[in-house]
Amino acid sequence: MRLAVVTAVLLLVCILDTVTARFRFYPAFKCKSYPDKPCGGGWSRIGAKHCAKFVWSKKTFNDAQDYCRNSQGGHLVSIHNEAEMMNVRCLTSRAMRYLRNSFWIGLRKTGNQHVGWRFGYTDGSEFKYTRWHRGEPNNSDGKEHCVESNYKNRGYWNDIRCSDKKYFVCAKNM
Ligand SMILES: [Ca+2]
Repeated sequence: MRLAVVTAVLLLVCILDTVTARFRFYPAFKCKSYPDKPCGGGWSRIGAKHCAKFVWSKKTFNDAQDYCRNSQGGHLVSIHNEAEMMNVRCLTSRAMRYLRNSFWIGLRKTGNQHVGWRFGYTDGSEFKYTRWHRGEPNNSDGKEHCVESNYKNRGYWNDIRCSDKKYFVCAKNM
C-alpha cells in the first residue's frame, strides 16, 4: 500500500515536471530591452541588416529552409552576436506566447568526409558566435547535423537530426 502511494506521488511529480517544462513561462521583463521592432510585412528587426519572422509550422530543416527561401525571399535565421540572439529569443517568446518550443536556426554541417565537416549558415554568413547548451554539440549517434535553439533553456543551441520537424525562424536583409 505504502509503495503504491510513493509510486503514485513520484509519477505525479514526473508528469508535473514534464508539463511545466514545456509550458514554463518566460519572464517578460527580460525582453523589455528587446521590444518588437517591426520592419513591415510581419518581419521584426533583429540586427542592423536583417529582419526575422517566426513561422508557426513544423517542418524538417530542409523544408524549413526551402520555405524561407522560396516563400519569404530569405533563409533560416543566422545569429552573430548576443544582441541578435536576444532579439531572436524575445521574438520567438512573444510569438509562442512565452512557451518554450525549440525551433530551427540556419546552422547545419557542411563539407564531406574528405575535407571534414563544419558548421555553417544557410545564408552563407560568417559562423563565429555560438550559444551551445552545455555538452553540445555532441553529434549523438553520429546523426545530428542541424541546429535547434531553445534546447532545455531558452536561447541555447543543440545539434539534432535534420529530419526532425520543428518550428523555425526565417530572416532576410531589409
Ligand atoms: Ca545534440
